[in-house]
Amino acid sequence: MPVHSNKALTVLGLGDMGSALTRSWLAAGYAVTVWNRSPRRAPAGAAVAATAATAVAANTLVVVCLLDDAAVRATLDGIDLTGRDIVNLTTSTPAEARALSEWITARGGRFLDGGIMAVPSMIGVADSGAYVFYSGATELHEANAEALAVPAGVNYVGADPGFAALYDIALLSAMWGMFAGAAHAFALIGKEDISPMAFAPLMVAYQQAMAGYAYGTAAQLARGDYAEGVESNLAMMVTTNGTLLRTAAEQGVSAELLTPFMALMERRVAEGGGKESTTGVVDLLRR
Ligand code: FVH
Repeated sequence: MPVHSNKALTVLGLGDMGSALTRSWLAAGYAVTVWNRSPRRAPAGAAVAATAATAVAANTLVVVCLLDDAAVRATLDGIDLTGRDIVNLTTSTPAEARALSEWITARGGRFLDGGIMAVPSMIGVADSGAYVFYSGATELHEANAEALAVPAGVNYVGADPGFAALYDIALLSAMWGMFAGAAHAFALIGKEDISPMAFAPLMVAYQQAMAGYAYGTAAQLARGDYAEGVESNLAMMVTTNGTLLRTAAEQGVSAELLTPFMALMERRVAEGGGKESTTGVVDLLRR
């Protein structure tokens, strides 16, 4: 018989993230049943199930944290999900999450998708800033609110099961842009006698100062006017891009991380957007 308790749950997946999640629930006094595809050392105190089916049968609340959507499908295929609350913390696309929701609901379960905005070392650590976007079955979210709040903060973004993935991937995509810029900057200084350790705080401070740019972009998108209140216009930025490219060439660094964005900036200027900020690039990306 499954355990219907606010203090018991199953975790499928003992990778870096699944293990961190499990440890956080164990530390909070939860009884946790775990399963992993291949033998791995389970966090001390967890009950190890021999099969995924046994693990799912053990508790009403089942948290899934596997590599990708295909792994989730392969693991849950053929298992009785009647009456189960499935919380999927595997990174997925919005369409994958919506399809998974239908697949699970059709088999008698309730579904909540989650996008974890943290790395494993932040899980279960108070004030680490870790949180999870959730979307999908409101009743599941409300019924398990206490358990879901243990590993990280909770940000429920609505009943559409695809929304958590969309918020998650949108923020991850923004992060790649930041990482790409940092990689290019470190490459630029790399051949000189400049310490990366001394340079890093300068980069962090500048990126933090520029991060507020997103508020201006959001306001312009909301107004539909991309030229009002612009301090740094696109025509000027496109000219400056030439200096960035010449510097990359001088330092023997490939500009391949920069050129796709620069090409879009140039296109927007060519189409008459020279007095705008970079907001018009958003429109160029929408297909
Ligand atoms: N770690 C991180 O920094 C990020 C933070 C944000 C959220 N992600 C997502 O979390 C999912 C799991 O990530 P992870 O860090 O736990 O990943 P791994 O340590 O590589 O563990 C992968 C687990 O998935 C199992 N697995 C892989 N393929 C299958 C399959 N076909 N069937 C069943 N299980 C599968 C794997 O099992 P094994 O290789 O040990 O047998 C691990 O349990 C992920 O979506 C991140 O994007 C983490």
